[in-house]
Amino acid sequence: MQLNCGIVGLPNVGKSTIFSALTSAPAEAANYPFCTIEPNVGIVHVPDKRLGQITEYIIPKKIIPAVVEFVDIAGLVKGASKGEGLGNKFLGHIRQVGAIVHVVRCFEDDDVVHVDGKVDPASDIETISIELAFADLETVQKRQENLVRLKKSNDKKISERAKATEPVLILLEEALEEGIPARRVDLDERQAEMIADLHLITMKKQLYCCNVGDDELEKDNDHVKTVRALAQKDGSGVVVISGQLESEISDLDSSEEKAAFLKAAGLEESGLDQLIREAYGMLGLHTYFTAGEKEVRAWTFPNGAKAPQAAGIIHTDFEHGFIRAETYHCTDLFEYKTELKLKENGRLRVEGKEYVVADGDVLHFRFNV
Ligand SMILES: Nc1nc2c(ncn2[C@@H]2O[C@H](COP(=O)(O)OP(=O)(O)O)[C@@H](O)[C@H]2O)c(=O)[nH]1
Ligand SMILES: [Mg+2]
Repeated sequence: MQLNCGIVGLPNVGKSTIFSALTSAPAEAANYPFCTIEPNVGIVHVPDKRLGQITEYIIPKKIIPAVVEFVDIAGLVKGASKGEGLGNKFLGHIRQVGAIVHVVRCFEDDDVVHVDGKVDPASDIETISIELAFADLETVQKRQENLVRLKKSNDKKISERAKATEPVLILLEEALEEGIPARRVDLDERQAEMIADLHLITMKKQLYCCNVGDDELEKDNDHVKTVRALAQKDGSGVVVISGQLESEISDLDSSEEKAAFLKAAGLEESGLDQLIREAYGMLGLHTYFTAGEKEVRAWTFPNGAKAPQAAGIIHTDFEHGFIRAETYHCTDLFEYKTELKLKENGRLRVEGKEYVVADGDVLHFRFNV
């Protein structure tokens, strides 16, 4: 399960502005031992109204939201795949993330220099896409060189596998040479598995984040329209935010002030909240809850996880010693208000090892140690 998104884009498009706003109220790292602690990594709470709603009925001492990590990846410029700028360092960072947020400059401001002299989202996106494709091309070609040796291996398993991988690499090479991302190459499950360990950058899902002026949120400007058209071709999502506005909001102290500010600007929620939720979804992540007097907590699990695996996210003992899960859905709690009423109305279920956990389940695990 990967919890992190890399923020990429050309220099001066607003990546660091957005990253700072995202991490202005940092999550308490101690609650999330699986998170990375590095200067360019931010641990960010996932906004989830259900968490607050649960605590209306089950009042805890502590509330702990789910988190997702954002990584500010600097150094992507034309030629990065050939080692320009921070080239190689940048590529190392980006191979490790689960998905990509691609920030595109859609604001005009003569005071902020554009690396190519003018605001042009289509050209910016192409520059970045080509660098990423070329970086992957190099990875693929390196693997092809290794295959020459592996094919001759005395270990039959290794040589057979190398032979089977060869045509897949050729398909990828052909696409990447044209600047086509690997995710658009039609591979079946078995083929995709063969090249999974290459961690190709252009195989990762990506989301475009259009950075617009603070007065351009209501209606798409022409730059945003361009990005939407490109995203549609690519099957990628789009979020429109104003980095400058988000940075002002994040400077406010209380959530009341923030809410008032949003209301005055005619917005329902901050663009960052939308970005965080989209990123969480793009990573294939879902949330279940544990709820008691000590704490009400949101836990992140990968879509499709069964009860023992979901339990293992709290502690490996919960997974190994899993007996059963007692569960109800949070919307049932909102309807029946108490766990007793849930029980009386047959909404409290007992589930076993094969249960596929649903987003929004409230779970209580029984286990042996
Ligand atoms: N006008 C305007 N300027 C912005 C916006 N977002 C960022 N900037 C400015 O653009 C410059 C570059 O931003 P930065 O976040 O450092 O870009 P990065 O190189 O992509 O990390 C800074 O001077 C920011 O203040 C925005 O939404 N509107
Ligand atoms: Mg920066």
